[in-house]
This record gives sequence, structure tokens and C-alpha cells, in this order.
Amino acid sequence: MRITVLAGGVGGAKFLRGVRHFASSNGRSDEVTAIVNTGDDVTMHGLRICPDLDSVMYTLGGVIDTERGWGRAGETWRIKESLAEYGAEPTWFGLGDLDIATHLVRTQMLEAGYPLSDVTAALGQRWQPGVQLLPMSDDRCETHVVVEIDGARRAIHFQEWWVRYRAGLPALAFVQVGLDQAKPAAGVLEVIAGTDLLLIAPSNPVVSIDTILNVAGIREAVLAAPGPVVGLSPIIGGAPVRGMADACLPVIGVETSAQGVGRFYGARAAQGILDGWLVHTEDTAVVDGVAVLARDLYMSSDAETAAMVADAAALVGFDL
Ligand code: FO1
Repeated sequence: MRITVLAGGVGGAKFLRGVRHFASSNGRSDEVTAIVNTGDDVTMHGLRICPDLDSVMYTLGGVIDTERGWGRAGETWRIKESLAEYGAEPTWFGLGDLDIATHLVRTQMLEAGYPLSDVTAALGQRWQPGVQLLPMSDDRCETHVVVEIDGARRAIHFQEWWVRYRAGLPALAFVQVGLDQAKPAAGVLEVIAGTDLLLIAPSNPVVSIDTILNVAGIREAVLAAPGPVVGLSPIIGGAPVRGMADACLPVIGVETSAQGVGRFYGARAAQGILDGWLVHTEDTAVVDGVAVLARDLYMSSDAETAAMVADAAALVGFDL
């Protein structure tokens, strides 16, 4: 039995803890794969940084800073401060001392020629996430945001938009730089083709989930997946629980609601990706061709998130 999850960063990481709990409490602990967004990836101060892979790895490894949702618990910022004293830009991106060890190891392995999927597996040896972590692609495919600054249109890196400008600059469009060359990472298409239950994590539908689906072949693989596909709404009570999906959805003309996102993903019978869609109790959604279930979607504990997974499976008649 193989459960595969398409996931972004903070929300996806928390969801994966629940999927791991669901699998292990059903005696299937070694059969979960996460395909993680790498559109947030960036090179800064010569280091290759993979925010969503690291949020997932640290969260599943039990060392995430739960307040921030990214980076290590107990982090210190001596190197960041010293870089700033040199006037080394960017100073607006928070690189923690413990986190830098991850970026140093990753950067050295990439420079030695290892693909990101091998690097991710190697880093995972230390943290034992308990699920297989796969980047969506081993190729660079970085999300950029088209904004207007001083009357001129520019594409800035997603991290600059998200961190430096707190998504406060109106986004005119999202562009995945490198998408035309990017291929699914080793193993991604094979895992999806062998998946019994595919879950769409409550991650940012635009800059995480759609970014993964846009990598050549992945959307088609999800459409052809042998098992059912069930998503969980990241919008609760008309707003994202964390993050800034509400700053992204209007850019692509999608309503910031559980129904809007469900319709954006669409039914597999209509070339979309969903067979089932879980929405929070306060929300309603009608999505043609998709079975909808309203239930509490606050991930208050791993056991509670695991119960969501059980309901998602039941909704589409999936038996372990
Ligand atoms: N998010 C911030 O809001 N501020 C930061 O300074 C910051 C630094 C950072 C460093 C490493 C890393 O892996 C993630 C980091 N993030 C930071 C989160 C990052 O912007 C993610 O892409 C978002 O959280 C969306 O997933």
C-alpha cells in the first residue's frame, strides 16, 4: 500500500506528521512518500536553500521551530548578524546558524554532482523523517513574482516577495523560472503510478500545489494514478490558517474559499485532479464530480490529522 502526498511547506509539513501517524497506526509506516514543492528554493550567500523540503524534514524530524514554521528550534543568528556587519546582502533573509549546516551540506553535495533527490535522502538519514521525501524536480524551477516597482514591471524571486516585502507588493503574475526544462525528480512519476491513495496537503494551492503539478508529466501522472485523489482545503472560514494563499489566489483569478480552491483543482473526471475534497465545518463547497466532506480541519494534533486522513480515505471508499 502506498500513500503519496503532494505538499508545500508549513501546512504540508504538519499534515505529513498526521499521514505518518495514520500509516504507522495501521502498521504501514514505511509506505508514505511526500512529493515536495521546490519552487521556493533559492541560492543566497552562495548556499542552496530548499525551504519546503527543510520545513518538512525538520518538522518530521521533530526539530522545527513551531512558532515560525521554518528553521530549527533553539536557533541562533550569529552568522546572519556577522554577514549584516559586512553589509553582505541580502540581510532581509533569516539564515540561522543551525540551518546553515543543512545548506552547507546540501550545497557541497549539489556541487559534487549529486541530484537534489539524492541530497534530500542523504540529509534525511540524519533526521529520519519516517516518510520518503522527494523533491518535485531535481532541476531548478524557482517561482518568481511579477510586481511593479517604481512604475516598472519586474520579476522578483518568490523569497524576496514573501520575506522582504511580506507579500505586500501586489503580485501581477507568478512565473516558474526553469519550468520549460524541469523534469520530475527521479522516482516521482513511478511513485505516483504505484500510489494507492494520493493526498493533496492543505498547502498553498498556487505557489506549492500547482507549482508541483506544473512540472512536466506530474499533472498527467496524477490524472492517471490508479488510486483515488483526495485534497484538504487550506482555506478555513474563508481564510488561510497560515501563510498567504489569500495573496496568491486572486492573482490567478481563484476565489479565496474552500469551494474556489476545490473548483480550481477540479474533478479528475473533468481533467482536474480530485475525486474527494475535505472542507472545514464552517465552509461549504460544491465541486462537480467531486465528493465533498465537511469536517474539522484544524490540525490540532497528529492523531486529529490522522483522523482527517481516515475520513479522506473513507470518502472515496479507500480501504487500507
Ligand atoms: N520566512 C520568513 O518569513 N522570513 C525569513 O527570514 C525566512 C528565512 C528562511 C530561511 C530558510 C528557510 O528554509 C525558510 C525561511 N523562511 C523565512 C520561510 C520561507 O520563506 C518559505 O518559503 C515560506 O515559509 C513558504 O513556505
